[in-house]
Amino acid sequence: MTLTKKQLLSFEQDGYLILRNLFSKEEVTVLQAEAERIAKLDTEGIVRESQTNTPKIILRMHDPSSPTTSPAYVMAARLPRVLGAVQQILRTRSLYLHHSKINIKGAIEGSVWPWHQDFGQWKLDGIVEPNLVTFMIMLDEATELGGCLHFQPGSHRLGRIDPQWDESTAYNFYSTPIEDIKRALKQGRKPVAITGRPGDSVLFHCNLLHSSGQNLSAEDRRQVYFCYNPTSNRPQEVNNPRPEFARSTNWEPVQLEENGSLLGSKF
Ligand SMILES: O=C(O)CCC(=O)C(=O)O
Repeated sequence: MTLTKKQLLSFEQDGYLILRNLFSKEEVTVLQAEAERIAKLDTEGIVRESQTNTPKIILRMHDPSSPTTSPAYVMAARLPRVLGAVQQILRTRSLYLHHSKINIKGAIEGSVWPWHQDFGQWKLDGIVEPNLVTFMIMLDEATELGGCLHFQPGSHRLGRIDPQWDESTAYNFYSTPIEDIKRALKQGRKPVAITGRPGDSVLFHCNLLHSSGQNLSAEDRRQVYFCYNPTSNRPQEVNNPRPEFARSTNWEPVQLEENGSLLGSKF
């Protein structure tokens, strides 16, 4: 798959690009089954909802040396339609994964992600340039009721806004301060709901403002995120770096699997 000029321009202008039906039903079934298997493990790299202890985030599935690894996810991160598309946008073949995760927003209990830019945190990880792109795959239907993502189109052009430490949800992280969000939402473009079907995919820029609400539906909403960074932009040393599952120090370029498939018997 090669992104067209129109798609590349759309990414540049909006800060994201939606690719519908990129994964077949059979491929999604493999990724769902692996997500279910990993979610049952009791290991580091799994963040849980504070009230119910159910998994909220599974990290580092792409890395064969991680307890949360899965051959299906190792392969997914190398497929031409995934890695090749990010290589095209970032104009380099030398990319590694800063991190990977499956965000599980369980029916009813799956909680909010406040408005933020991913580069708010990633700069604090020691990364200098906002040149990262995330590739997201929907494993379940993403609906507004089910807490789908919302993007503010074009907000990646605001540059990085200094974030604030936020302990309002089960996953403590750096979100965008309320006054800055209000200003961006009043002055910028109208946010859009990123709804879709299992197998739909979305690429987005690390400075794009995004959020998602509580899952108020009866269905789980799971999404996979692969966050790619050029090896030339790998993090500088920082005091107290985040754990390996959140800030990878495996800077080996991820290799394209030209003939890769998720449907082999090994999964
Ligand atoms: O999966 C979601 O609903 C939001 C995830 C998100 O914003 C993030 O992981 O940075």
